[in-house]
Amino acid sequence: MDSTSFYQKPETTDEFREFYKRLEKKNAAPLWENLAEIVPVQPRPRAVPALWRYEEIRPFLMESGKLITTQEADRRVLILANPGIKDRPQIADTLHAGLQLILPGEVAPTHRHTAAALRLIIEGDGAYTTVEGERTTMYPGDFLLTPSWTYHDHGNLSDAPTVWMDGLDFPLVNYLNTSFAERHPEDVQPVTQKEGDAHARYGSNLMPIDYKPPSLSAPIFNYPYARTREVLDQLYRNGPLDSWHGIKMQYVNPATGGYPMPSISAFVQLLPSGFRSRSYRSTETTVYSVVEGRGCSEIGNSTFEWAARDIFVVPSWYPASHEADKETVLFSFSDRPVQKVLGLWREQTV
Ligand code: GTQ
Repeated sequence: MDSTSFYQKPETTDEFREFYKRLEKKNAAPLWENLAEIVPVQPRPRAVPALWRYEEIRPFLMESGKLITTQEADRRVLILANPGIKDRPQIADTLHAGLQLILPGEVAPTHRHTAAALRLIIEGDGAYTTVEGERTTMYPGDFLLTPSWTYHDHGNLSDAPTVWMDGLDFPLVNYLNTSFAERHPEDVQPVTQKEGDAHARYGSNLMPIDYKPPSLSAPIFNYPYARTREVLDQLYRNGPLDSWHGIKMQYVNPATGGYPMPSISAFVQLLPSGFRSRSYRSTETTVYSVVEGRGCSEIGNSTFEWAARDIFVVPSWYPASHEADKETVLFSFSDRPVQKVLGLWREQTV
């Protein structure tokens, strides 16, 4: 990426260097030596475009299932670690993503944290997550929320291993030094609501008459794929198809029309078989999970071939275009809401 500065640094002489040494002892530094770093002319993410093939990671995930229990690990997650970020495993500068495994009969104990989490179910046959007393059963393609500071535990009463992609805003939360976390006194929190209550109450184009949103996050926490898939099908039949995004929809908080959680946006898009998107970039960092299909993406100067269940990341301001060899559904999440509220978000068709 172009990283030239608008500013030309003056030549550093011995006199300057001697001055800097004395300055450093006083815990001060010259801005003019650091300006290009501090005020880049365009985003310079540390994260690089990268892809994780599910068929390559899955054996490691299953191996981790033999190595450690969910009780021991708290969460049995393999973090997707961006090769451009060396000091900490994280998928991108602002976001965390991982693959979480729950084996039949296991429980991942109840905890809560100020970081917000989402899940995109990749494999399984009906494990559950409980969020603030309501349990929901999860199937592949389902999108789930665990908003900031909500108690959550996961369990698998099915016969099949369950794997999902976790997406969290840890890097942002930690950058702001706002992380808190705690265990619930019970491994499995009490279930206090009937399954499906939140969906009936808040997710059916109806709202309780005196409803006032108690938080910035959606009052529903499962967006089932079966319904989403029908919508994509119908909109594809109806058109129009966007040249950059195919049929692309955003998940919303049904109470406000806003983002599902204040720090994370999420999207789902259908790319018809043979579709080649035009190139697009934006300042948000986006993590994609291939729900169905096969194809490739050009991100910056790299090309990544993907298939269902693979995950890839498009860091800020890298141009990306996508090509589908067969009908494809991409789920994605990003840090757009934070950029929007700060007035920083930009996009460009390129
Ligand atoms: O499921 O609560 O990938 O707390 C990282 C931290 C998942 C979770 C992660 C977590 C979780």
